[in-house]
Amino acid sequence: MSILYLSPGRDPEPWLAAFARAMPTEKIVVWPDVPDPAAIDIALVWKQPPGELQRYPNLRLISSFGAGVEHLVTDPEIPAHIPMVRIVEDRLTIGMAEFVALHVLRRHRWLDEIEANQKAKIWKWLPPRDTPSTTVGILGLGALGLAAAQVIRALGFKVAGWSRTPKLAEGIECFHGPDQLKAFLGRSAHVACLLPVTPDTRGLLNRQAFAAMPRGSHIINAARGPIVVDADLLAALDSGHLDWATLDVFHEEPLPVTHPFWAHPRVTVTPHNAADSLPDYVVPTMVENIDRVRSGRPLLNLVDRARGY
Ligand code: NDP
Ligand code: OXD
Repeated sequence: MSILYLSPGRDPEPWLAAFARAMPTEKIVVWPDVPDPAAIDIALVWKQPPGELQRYPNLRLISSFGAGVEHLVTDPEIPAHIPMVRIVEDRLTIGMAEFVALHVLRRHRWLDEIEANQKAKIWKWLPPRDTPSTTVGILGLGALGLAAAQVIRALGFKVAGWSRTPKLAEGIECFHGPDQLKAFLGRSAHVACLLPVTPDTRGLLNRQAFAAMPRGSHIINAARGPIVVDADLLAALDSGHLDWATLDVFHEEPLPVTHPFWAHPRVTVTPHNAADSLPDYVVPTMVENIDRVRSGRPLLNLVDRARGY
């Protein structure tokens, strides 16, 4: 049997090289050049054309190239019996914690203002902000959110977290469910979104959510663009209610050149690289699940299709 590499627009070479090191005898077929669909038992997938995954009658496992799986759970043509797994991997997790810490500290320590002052040759002392009395809220306490929360806590901030189900995590004030969202947002000077996009989270960061955040707060979205209502975010920034938005993900990617986020003085745009799946780190986790499915053992990091993540 063979593995299918199905990721339009992603360079296969580094992945094939990492697989050649990890599974030297394995055959990898790069989509769309698939001479024998019946020979495929595993598909490694990112943003597949809808319906494509029905073409492989002997498929036994679908692995996302990333942590996010909305491209899989929203494809109704993927046969229901095929398990899907996603990437949970330490380098990716630490990368996301770095991103959240970087941007919280950037705002907390006035870095944007200091850089602007340097360009204008202005020597201006800015009042230090008190770390222990500043709360950073993390939306989503999963693999990425929990790690980010722990790093932020280690820096001395107060940390709050919000999830779907109740959680207990040392040093983190935990909130869950729609009823506790407002209380969570209301204490957070920085809110970092690390939620999956699902029918429940799409549009969650809207006018009401921004109004619930304290005046002068900072929103970071490193999850998925459609969780934010762009027009509501722009209105909250323009009214001065929100201080800043750091955005790594967008409704449309690449972010269209005409989008107002590009030139907004209080928005930082990063090109969906908060945390990347790097072949040498990720391939061993894929190989583990390939071995497991082929030997009939339980899979790791299974996606729950009904839940949507
Ligand atoms: P996990 O599945 O491990 O965690 C998701 C968290 O979100 C869980 O705590 C879950 O709650 C919570 N959640 C889900 N739905 C809701 C809801 N309706 N209300 C409240 N909380 C909810 O995912 P990861 O941490 O691995 O990844 C999160 C997302 O980050 C990915 O889905 C992806 O979109 C994005 N991502 C972005 C990257 C980038 O470079 N920008 C890189 C990698 C991922 P519970 O614990 O109760 O289930
Ligand atoms: C992911 C991503 O989901 O890169 O892993 O966004």
